[in-house]
Amino acid sequence: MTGPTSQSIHELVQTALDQLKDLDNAASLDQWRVAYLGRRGHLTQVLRGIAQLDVDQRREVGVLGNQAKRTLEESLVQRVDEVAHAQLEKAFTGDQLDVTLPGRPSSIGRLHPTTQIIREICDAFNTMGFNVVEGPEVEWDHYNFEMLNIPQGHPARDMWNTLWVDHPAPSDGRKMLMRTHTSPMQARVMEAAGPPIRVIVPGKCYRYEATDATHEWHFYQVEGLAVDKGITFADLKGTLYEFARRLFGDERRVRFRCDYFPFVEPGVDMSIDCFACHGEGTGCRVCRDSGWIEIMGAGMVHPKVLARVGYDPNIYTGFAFGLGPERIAMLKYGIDDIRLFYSNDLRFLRQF
Ligand code: FA5
Repeated sequence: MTGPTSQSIHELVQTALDQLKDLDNAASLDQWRVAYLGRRGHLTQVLRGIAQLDVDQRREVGVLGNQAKRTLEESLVQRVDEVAHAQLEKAFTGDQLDVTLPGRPSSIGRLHPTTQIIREICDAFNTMGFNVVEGPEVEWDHYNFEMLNIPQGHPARDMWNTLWVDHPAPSDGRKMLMRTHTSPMQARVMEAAGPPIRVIVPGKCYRYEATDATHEWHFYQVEGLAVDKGITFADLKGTLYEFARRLFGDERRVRFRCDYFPFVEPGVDMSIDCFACHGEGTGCRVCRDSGWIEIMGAGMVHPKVLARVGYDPNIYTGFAFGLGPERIAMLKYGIDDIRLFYSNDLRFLRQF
């Protein structure tokens, strides 16, 4: 007969425990664990050998083998604890570590102020029945301009200083760019779905332009589009007044002025009285002496834009708007320079 005996198990446990009591660091304790309890460890081999014993011996030695395993496991846990405790005490008495000091607080992240304001804007429009959709930041000339009634060579293209993208693959002569506004999503949404449409589109835009207190070369916009039978300019004004009321409260003054965008007719811009000079204007660098800060462009969707996506402009009408969330956050929180948003200064970002 080959295989373990009660005697050999007893001796193995003794040897293991003798070694264990002299171990005093995590690495040697782990080596010990592998040597005795690991897959190829001494005790594991012994337990495997039990299967070779006669039936009457197997029972007795098997019980002993299991007890041995439990003893080694429990002794290891206890020794790990003793060693950790001893190390802590040593460090404490040696003045290396004061365990009574409060721990270092872990820094908890927060949402960027732009993300916070975009969520607030989306919430306001969601409750008015608008769904949120998103679109590509790298866009075709076709959607950024052509579908919006701004053909090649049209002077209105100068309104959006464009960053063009070299297309790495054959693009059939189509030109690619960093979208200058979220308006291309008007055509994409209308192509993908039929009326009625009520969507808002938050997203990043890029323009090749100089920066100042209210202009960045990359910034966000939130586009809005509503198309249905019988939508009028009164719906546009009602929706945007309600939006301003929800975000800024009843006392903020709102101004609509005629503006030109080739994809709306009539077109307007909406401004809110300047938070820095309370609408006074004179000598204010935030509103550049005007007393007003423009927060969005808007208007009734141009019949040509509707026709290009296959909607009959004699049946359907709609309004669209595009607003700048950073400008809204500036108004709401009294931030006097848009460049603070993306300059990664934690002293600024931690305030939100
Ligand atoms: C547009 O981009 C139009 N697509 C808006 C529109 C949509 C009009 C639908 C009609 C219908 P505009 O260039 O004015 O328009 O930009 C819209 C808003 O984006 C501005 O009111 C402003 O809040 C913000 N914005 C524009 N340029 C910058 C910039 N350089 N930095 C920060 N915010 C900007």
